[in-house]
Amino acid sequence: MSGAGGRGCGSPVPQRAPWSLVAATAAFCLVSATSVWTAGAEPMSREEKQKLGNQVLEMFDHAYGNYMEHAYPADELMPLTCRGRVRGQEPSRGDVDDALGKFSLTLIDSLDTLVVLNKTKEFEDAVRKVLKDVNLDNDVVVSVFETNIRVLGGLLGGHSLAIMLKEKGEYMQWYNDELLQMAKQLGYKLLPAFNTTSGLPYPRINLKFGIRKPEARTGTETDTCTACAGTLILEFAALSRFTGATIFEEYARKALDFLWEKRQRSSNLVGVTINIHTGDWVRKDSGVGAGIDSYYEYLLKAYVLLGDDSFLERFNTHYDAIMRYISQPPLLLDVHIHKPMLNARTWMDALLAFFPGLQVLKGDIRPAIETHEMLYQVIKKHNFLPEAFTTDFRVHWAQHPLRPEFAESTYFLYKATGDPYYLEVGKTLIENLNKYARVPCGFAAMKDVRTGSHEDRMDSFFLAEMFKYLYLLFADKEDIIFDIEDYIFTTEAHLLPLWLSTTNQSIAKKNTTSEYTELDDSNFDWTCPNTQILFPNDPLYAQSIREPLKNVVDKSCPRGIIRVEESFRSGAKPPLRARDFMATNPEHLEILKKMGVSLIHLKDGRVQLVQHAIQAASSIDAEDGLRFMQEMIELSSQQQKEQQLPPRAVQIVSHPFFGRVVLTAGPAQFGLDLSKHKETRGFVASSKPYNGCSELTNPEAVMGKIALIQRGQCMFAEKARNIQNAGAIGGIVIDDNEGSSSDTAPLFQMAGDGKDTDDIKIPMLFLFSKEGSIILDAVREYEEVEVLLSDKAKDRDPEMENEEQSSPENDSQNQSAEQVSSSSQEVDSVDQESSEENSLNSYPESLSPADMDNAASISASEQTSNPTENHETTNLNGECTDLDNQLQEQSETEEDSNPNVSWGKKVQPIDSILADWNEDIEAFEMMEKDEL
Ligand code: DMJ
Repeated sequence: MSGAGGRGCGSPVPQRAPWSLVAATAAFCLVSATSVWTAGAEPMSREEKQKLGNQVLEMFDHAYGNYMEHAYPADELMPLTCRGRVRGQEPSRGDVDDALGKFSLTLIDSLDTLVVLNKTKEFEDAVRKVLKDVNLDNDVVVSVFETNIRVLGGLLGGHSLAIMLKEKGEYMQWYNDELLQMAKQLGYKLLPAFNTTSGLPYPRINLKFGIRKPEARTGTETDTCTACAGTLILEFAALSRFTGATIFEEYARKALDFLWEKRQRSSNLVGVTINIHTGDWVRKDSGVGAGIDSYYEYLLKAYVLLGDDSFLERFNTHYDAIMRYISQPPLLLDVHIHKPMLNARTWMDALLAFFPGLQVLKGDIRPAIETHEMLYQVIKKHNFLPEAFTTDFRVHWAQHPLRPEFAESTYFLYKATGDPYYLEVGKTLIENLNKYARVPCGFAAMKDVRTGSHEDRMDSFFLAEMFKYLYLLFADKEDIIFDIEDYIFTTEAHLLPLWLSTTNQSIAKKNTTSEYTELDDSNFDWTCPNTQILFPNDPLYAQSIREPLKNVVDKSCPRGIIRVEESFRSGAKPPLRARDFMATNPEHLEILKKMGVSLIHLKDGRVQLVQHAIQAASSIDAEDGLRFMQEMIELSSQQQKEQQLPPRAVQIVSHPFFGRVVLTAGPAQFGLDLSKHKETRGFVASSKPYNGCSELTNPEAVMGKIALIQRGQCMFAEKARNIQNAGAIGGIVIDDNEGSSSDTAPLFQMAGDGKDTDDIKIPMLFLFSKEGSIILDAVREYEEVEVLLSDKAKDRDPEMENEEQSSPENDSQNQSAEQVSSSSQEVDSVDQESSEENSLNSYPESLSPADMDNAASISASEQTSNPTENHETTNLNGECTDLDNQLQEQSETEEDSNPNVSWGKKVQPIDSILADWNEDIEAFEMMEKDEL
C-alpha cells in the first residue's frame, strides 16, 4: 500500500477541486510540517541523509544487478542459489507462485523505481528489454490481483515516467507509448476474469486461454479475497484514461460497487473473502491487513485520482467502522463483521503495517504514530516484522519476505511530521537489511526472524516498493528528477500522474462533482484540522504520542516482570486473585480495567487477557495487574500440564512395512481425537498446493485418503479445513524445517486458529521433517502407502504376520520384526506407566498470558491453548527465552538422569528404525524376486 505523494499546504494545485479537497483534508499538511520541526529527535544533517540515500542506491544496485545478471528473464531472483525462479521448474509454493507469469516480473516491477532512484539510463535500457523480451501470452495461470498491481501497474508506472522523461527532452525520445500498448494488451487479457454475475473477478486467469476454455485450468474458484476484487480501480482507471478505452474503469468500478453493496450494513465492515457468484461472505472476519488492506487504500486513492466523491464517502464510512471496532491503539485487531465488538484473532499480520501510511493520507496522524511506534518496537525486538505476531508481541508466524509496508508508513509519517525520528527508523531498516538479509547474490527473505535463517526468495515488491520508499525518505526535492507530488502511489508503489483525474473522465461523470463541494463536516472528524494546528504549536507532539509506547514491546523483557518477582517475594498479592476471577463478574472486569488488563473475547468462547501497563490507572495498579497476569500464567500452565495431549503414532501398514515403521507424531487440538483407541487408516496422498493453504487443486487425489501437507504459510486449522473440503479423511502436517526430528526436538500440539474449530472433523497429526520424509520416501518408492493414525502403535498387520510365519524364509525378518514389535510394546508401556511425565517432557506448553480460557469456566480441568505454531514466552524469572529451547533443555536433562521417563528415548530412534526398515525392505524385495 502507499499514499499520495503529498502536496504542500498552499502550493498551487493544478488538479480540479476534489484533489485540493483531499489535499486540504489529508496529505495537504505533509510538507509544511517538515519545516516546522524544532525539537524532539536530533535533526539529521544533509550529509547524513545523502549518505543514507547513497546506501539505498548501492543496495538497490546489489538487488537489481544480481537479478539482471543471474535471473533475468526469469520472474524473480533466487538469491541463495543465485538463479532465476522459473515457474514449473521449482517445487510449487502454492498461491505465492501465482504472481509469476513468465513475464520478467521483477524487471517490470522495477521500472519506475529506476527513475525515482535517478537511474534514467538504466530505465531506458530496461524499457527496451521489456519491449523486446516480455511475452504476455504465456500458458500460465496467474493471480488477477498480483498481475494487476505488479505487471499492469508496473507497465503503467513505466509509461507514466517514460512520457515525463520524453517531455523533458533528454531521455526516451524514441518512446512511442509502447509500454502503454503492452498494458492495454494485458488489460484485455484480464477482462475475462470479470465474467461473473456479480462483476467480482475470478481470482486466477490463464494468460493465454483466459477462464472458460478447458485448457485454462482455472475458473472453478468460487471465492476471492476482498482486496483481490477491490484493488483494481487505480490501474484500470489509469488504463482507461490513458487509452480512452472506458471498459477497464467500468469493470473495476462495478466490482467496487458490488463490494460496497455487500458490506455488513450494521457494522459497515467487509469480510476477508467473498463468494464471487453469490456475494456471500465466506470469511466474516475483518481487519486492515491481509485480504482486505488495499481495498480500503484504493477507495481513498480512487477519490484522489478520480475525484469521485462516492469513493471518499465509502472510505470514510469504512474508516469510521475501523476506528470504532478494529483500532484498539496501538493494536489493530480483526473482528467479526456481524459482532464487531468480538475480536476474531489474537494476532496481527505484517501487511497491516501499511495502515499508518493510509491514515496519514487521511489526515489522522495520532493513531498512525501510535501503531507505527508499536510496529517499530516489534521490529526492534526481531529485526524485521514477523508475518504475524500476537497481541503481546510474540512471534506468531516467523517468516518475513522483505515486505515494504513499514518503510512506506515511515516515509509518510516523516512527510507528515518532519520528525527526524522517522529518519532514524529508516536508518535502522537499512542496517537490518544489510546485516541480516543481504547475501552475496541479492537480499534473501527471512525464513525465521528469530533464528535469522533465510529463504531462497527475493520478491519483486522488494524492488518496486522498499527501495522507492527508503530512497524518498532521505531524498530532498532536488535529489529527484521530477516532482513526486504530481503522482499517486499505487499499492505496489507504482506512480500514476494526478493529471489523469481530468482526462477521459466520461465514465465517472455521473458520480463526480464538477465544482468544489463542501462535504458534511462529519467526514473530517479525523482529519487535517487536527494536524494543521498540531506541529506549529507543539513540535514534540509526535514524540509525546510515541513515548508511552516505548516499552510496549521490550527488547529483553518487560521490566515490570522483574518487579513482580520482587513483589512476589515480599508476599504482595493482587486485589483480585486469578483463581477467583470470573469473566462475567462486572466488579472483576472493573478491577481488570484499572490494572490495565484487557479482555478479548474469542469466537470459540475463550477469552484472552492482555496487559498493557501503560493503560493502568496508576503504577501500583500496573504492578497489581502484572501480579494478576503472573498468577494466571501459573494457573494456566498448571491446568495445561493436566491437560496435555499425549503423542500420537503414524504407523505405515502397507507393503512392505506392515506396521513395522512407527513414527512419533504430535497431536492437534482440533479435529478427531485419536485418543481412546480411535484410529484412522488410509492411503496417503500429497495435497496440492503442498502447504494446503488454499483450496486444493487435486481433490480427486486426496479424496478418501490421508493428505500430506507441508507446515508453514498458514494456520494448521486452515490446512485441515482445506484438505477436509477436498474429501481427505485425515491429514499429516510435515515440518518444513529440514532435518528436524522428534529425536531432537520436543513435540508440540497443533493449535487452532483462535476461532471455532468444531467444523474440523478429520484427525490431524504433525511429523517432524525426518519422520515425514520416511513417508515421502516410501511414497516415492512404492506409490501406494497406507498408514494408521492412532494414539499408539498397533501390532503389526496380523494377516501379514501369518503369511510371514508360514514362510520358512522369513526367519531373519521375523527376528527384526520382533525387535520393532518389542519397541512398540515399550511405547505402550511407557504410555501407560508415565504418560504424565511424557507429556511434560515432550510438549512445549504455552505459558502465554494471552491465551487464557474463558475465565468464567477456568477450573482445574480447563485447557489453555496456544493458537500459534511458535513458542516463545516470558518466564517467571523475567528472562525471555524460547520455550522450545527451554523445554528441550529440560527434556534433555531429565532424559539423561532418568531414561525411562522420556517418550523420545523409549521410541526406537529414527536412524535405527530406518536401518531396520531398510533391512526389511531388502529382505522383502529378495523374497518377492524369489517368489517370482
Ligand atoms: C505488495 O505486493 C503490495 O503492497 C500489496 O498491496 C500487498 N503487499 C505486497 C508486499 O508486501
